[in-house]
Amino acid sequence: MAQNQNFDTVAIHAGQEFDPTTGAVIPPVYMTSTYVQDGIGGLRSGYEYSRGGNPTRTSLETLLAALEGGKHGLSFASGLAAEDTLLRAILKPGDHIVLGNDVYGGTHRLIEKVHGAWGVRNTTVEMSDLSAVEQAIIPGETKILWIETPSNPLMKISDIAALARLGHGAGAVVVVDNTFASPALQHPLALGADVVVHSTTKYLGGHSDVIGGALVINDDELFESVKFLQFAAGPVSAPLDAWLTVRGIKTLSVRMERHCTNAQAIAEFLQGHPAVDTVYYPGLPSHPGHELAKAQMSGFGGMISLSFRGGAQAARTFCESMHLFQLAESLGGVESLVNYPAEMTHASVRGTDLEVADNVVRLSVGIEDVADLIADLTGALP
Ligand code: PYR
Repeated sequence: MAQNQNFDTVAIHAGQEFDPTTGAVIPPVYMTSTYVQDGIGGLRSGYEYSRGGNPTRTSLETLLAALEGGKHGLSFASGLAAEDTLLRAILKPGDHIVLGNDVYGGTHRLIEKVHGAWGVRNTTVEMSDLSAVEQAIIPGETKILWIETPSNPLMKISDIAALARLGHGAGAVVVVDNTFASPALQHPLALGADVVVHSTTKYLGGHSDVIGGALVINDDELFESVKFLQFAAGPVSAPLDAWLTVRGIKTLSVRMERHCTNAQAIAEFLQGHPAVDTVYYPGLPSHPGHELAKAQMSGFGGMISLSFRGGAQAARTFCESMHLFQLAESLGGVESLVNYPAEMTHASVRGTDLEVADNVVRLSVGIEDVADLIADLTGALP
């Protein structure tokens, strides 16, 4: 791969050399658990057992690193498997982590209930408020600053470069969950972050047909620790899942363009509707993070949340009245989805300071014809 290729080219070619045996343009799915050795210890190509490495996974990992402009990519069985492995590699009992008060419910559950159970402490904070983050950091004890921007579900925008400076000043590893933006729209490592996390299930895979996660890491030592844990515990992506994710990534740029234009049109449409209280979309000039999003992202993405003046009942009726927008968890696929965070993706944070209001609905705007999507929304709105 030439060093100076642009993102759209990298997305199609990085790590994707044609098959030298057959000339197949698309590398095969290496559906193998193990590899023949030429005598004991005589590995033919470095691969020994597929928990430790598999050529299809390697091709995805090479691609992920190239997309994020990072040194090392690692591919996992799910986004939470990636997060868990990273947390285990960095934290020990007693350590402290600062994370946003508007993050994916599953991330909070993992940090609070799983890592909390063995003594990891956490503080949730308004991540878009730098002085609040500064106060939440405990120098010498805060080992990770965990940023999600745009956040899930309220689309808050946090200043990655400023937060990276804050986190590094306190000796913390700065992690950015880049799932909502995807590397087509935002490059956290270039802004100073140390690690990028993805649920590749979402925009990278792009077709709602695979569960996966990823880490991209620059630091060699941290990479070696995470890679060791990945090998020792085995939360790796299966070959077919890795292959499907690679195939999805080839169209990432063109999909993101359409996700962005559709979402912008829908956010503008919803903003004017009398039943809607607030539209949370960073592409709207009224969004508090609009200017920052313009500066650190190259597009505003395909995710929108909205709150209803009519409360929970209005939100629930809306969710259950659409046809094109299917009621389901997850996001980032070509097909539009609607989600009711309070009882779906964020049910696990009920009763905490991360609780999502019961009049909030989240839309994952797909790449269908936007007139059809707006017609569907119109039919479901009171
Ligand atoms: C979400 O829909 O937010 C998940 O990550 C499942």
